[in-house]
Amino acid sequence: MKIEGFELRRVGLPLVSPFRTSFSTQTERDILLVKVVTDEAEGWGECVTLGDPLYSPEYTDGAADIMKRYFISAISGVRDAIGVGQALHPFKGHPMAKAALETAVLDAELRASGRSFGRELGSVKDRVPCGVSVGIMDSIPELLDAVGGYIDEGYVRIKLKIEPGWDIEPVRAVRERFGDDVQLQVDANTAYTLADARHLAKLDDFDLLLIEQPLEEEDIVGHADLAKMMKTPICLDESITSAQTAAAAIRLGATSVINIKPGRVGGYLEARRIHDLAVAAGVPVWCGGMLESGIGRAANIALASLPGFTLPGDVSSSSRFYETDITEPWVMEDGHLTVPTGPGLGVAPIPELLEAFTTSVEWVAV
Ligand code: SMG
Ligand code: MG
Repeated sequence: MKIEGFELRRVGLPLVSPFRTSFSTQTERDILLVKVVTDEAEGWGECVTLGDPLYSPEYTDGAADIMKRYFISAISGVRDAIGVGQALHPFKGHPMAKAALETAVLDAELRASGRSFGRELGSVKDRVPCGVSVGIMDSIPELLDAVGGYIDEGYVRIKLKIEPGWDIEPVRAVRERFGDDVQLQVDANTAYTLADARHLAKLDDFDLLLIEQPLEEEDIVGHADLAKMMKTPICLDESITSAQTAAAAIRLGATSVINIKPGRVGGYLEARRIHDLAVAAGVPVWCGGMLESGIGRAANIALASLPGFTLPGDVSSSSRFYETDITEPWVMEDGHLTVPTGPGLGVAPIPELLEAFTTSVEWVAV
């Protein structure tokens, strides 16, 4: 397969409601989509950076810049997705930008040979259970309305975003209203320090599946210490940037569950490596989300169907975030989404919708 170039396209999708976390409030998703053109097929990748470097050091303008300035020329002559990873390895950091390019090439490669993402990655299921991530709200009644709506829709697991001042009481309120059977977890996005350990241990009363990334991303040892001070399992998200960091965090006892986000770790091939080593270590994993459009969501659903993904992921219907998606919308049935089986991602943008939401397009030849 010969790569001819990449189209870098920015797409602006308004969110159905603001999504507030401990680090920001998102109201619109400005997505960088990459399309690779090869002599055999085209392929799509979604760059999951946010607009500002508040979740991780990457941000969307920076990702577009490094793709144009370094990455695309570095993969001239590359013939497949494995080659993309190898060619980009010398460049430090920027896993989300790398992941988007690798995903596009993998999609093209798989489309050319009629194989699906799921089959390539090692899918063992036809459908995956859906979890939903619920933002920080202005009041508990508002939160209970939102959670009740998601439970009525069929979501099988609820994740509450937390921060200092919005943690124990919202969790207590959700448990009291919806009962002990709801699979419930929380995500702090690095908002606490080890000095908060005794406060965080109050969450132990609520039988949570896990607490995600309570401390700063660099603080692996702090998470290992915290794990000894609370019963709720610790799950790292931001800290896990590669198979190496995953192995280290497991070895140190800093994480007993892992959130795998392909963008954060540099792509689906590295995501599978983390899955494999976690399975070998007996550590359950689940698929994280970055408010993906239908393109990124397709690949995440395929990944979430690997055998080690034993917890429901942040894998939801398109309608969780978007009134209109750029692909056929992903629609949850009975709390599950069906793993795509068509060649490559099994989905592609709908041309009219893609055009309608596009804010800029650029062609970069290799
Ligand atoms: O795609 O369902 C989704 C969003 C899941 O909460 C989610 N993602 O830290 O896990 C996380 C966050 C990162 C993005 S917040 C804007
Ligand atoms: Mg998280």
